[in-house]
Amino acid sequence: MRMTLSRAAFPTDFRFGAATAAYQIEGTRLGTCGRSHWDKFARDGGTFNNENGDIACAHYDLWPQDLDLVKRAGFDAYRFSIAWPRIQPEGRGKPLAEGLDFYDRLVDGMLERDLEPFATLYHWDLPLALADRDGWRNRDTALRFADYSAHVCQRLGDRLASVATINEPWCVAWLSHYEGAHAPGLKDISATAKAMHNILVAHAESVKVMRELKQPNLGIVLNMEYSNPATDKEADRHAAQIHDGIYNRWFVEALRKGRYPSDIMEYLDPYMPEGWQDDMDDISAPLDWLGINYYTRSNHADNGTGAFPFSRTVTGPLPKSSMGWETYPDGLEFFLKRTRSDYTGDLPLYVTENGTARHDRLTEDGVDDAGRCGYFNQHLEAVHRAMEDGVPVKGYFAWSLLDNFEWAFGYRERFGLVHVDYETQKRTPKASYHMFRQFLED
Ligand code: IFM
Repeated sequence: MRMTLSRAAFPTDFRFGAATAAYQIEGTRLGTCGRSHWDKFARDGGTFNNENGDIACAHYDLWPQDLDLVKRAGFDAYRFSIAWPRIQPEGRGKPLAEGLDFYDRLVDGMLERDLEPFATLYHWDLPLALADRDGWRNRDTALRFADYSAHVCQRLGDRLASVATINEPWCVAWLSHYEGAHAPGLKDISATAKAMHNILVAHAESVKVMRELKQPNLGIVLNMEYSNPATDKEADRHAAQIHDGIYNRWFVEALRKGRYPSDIMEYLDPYMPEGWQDDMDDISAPLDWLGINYYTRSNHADNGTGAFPFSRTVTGPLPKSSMGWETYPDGLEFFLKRTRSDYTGDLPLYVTENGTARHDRLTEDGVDDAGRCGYFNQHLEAVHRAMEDGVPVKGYFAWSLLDNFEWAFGYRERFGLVHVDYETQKRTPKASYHMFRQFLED
């Protein structure tokens, strides 16, 4: 399959890239890496078959061939994350030379291949020692994060094209502390409110130290999921609105307007950490860009309890990924436009993740992931429509370069442009990889 659009339809300085994250691909048993709360969560039954990131895609050893794959596809940039426990195994103190050396080689490897390094400082692998001290419920974790950010910048900063502080604060806070689906697996509204705020304090403190270090091009990556009312009934529309507030407006409103959405604060206010108001100026300090991760929409019906957050998700009618996520490209166009009009104006936006899970079949002829090809094609069209409307989108990153550890779903769900055989670690580019290569070389 070919993309409908050609690369020439995008500006010459538009960046195409592929994205990954440390815990999902590196293999925490390779090299020296401290334990994170994901190791504990997996051991305690939080993941499919108790699977974990011990070996994952063995990227710690195989990174040169993985970067070659990024390059051969014709991408301009590679989005990766740094594992905090490789730099500070206990989440504090002197950084570990072996960890910094690894990322040093990796970043140099990108530059040797003419790939721009887009780094993310936190993609969920919180050092276990900090998780044991209440993790993101504890404001001190945010200060530790700023310290870690400084170590990374001091060593790698001169070669990074951009730095994102946090990946997907909604997952860090709500999914992990309210829904219990990610580490640390809590279901506690008070913990949730604290994490919803402290993760933004971490962002703010990290930006502060990086600005002092003159680190350029700082941003944050938010995930957004289109909140669709299951019916036109007032109660269902209200349920969708509350979902939208928690998921899609909470973080961007704080970052850009220095306040939390009033329709959500009506319920979360009693649980907020003391003195939260004093942090809002720092949280809303200027950014250089904002990243949006977009995958799907969800459908919301009133849950009948009359209690916050009012919604229960119901199955929708659209085609779905192997994880049941509906394909809804219009949602990406919607968020790019709304983000620009309501929050960011001229600030550069990046689509920092977009992709779909499929139960791919590896045959002698490779992997014919036609469903994924169609998904990418439709979503690139949506990005293009938003750009035609004037949204300053500066780049697009496919999730993910490789099949990898899909968190609570373990290795069962595959998102890669490249198939990974976890027994042999053999990489096989799928049809979607070839589609991107053709698109990028045209
Ligand atoms: O695999 C994740 C990634 O770590 C963060 N964004 C969503 C992806 C798919 O679930």
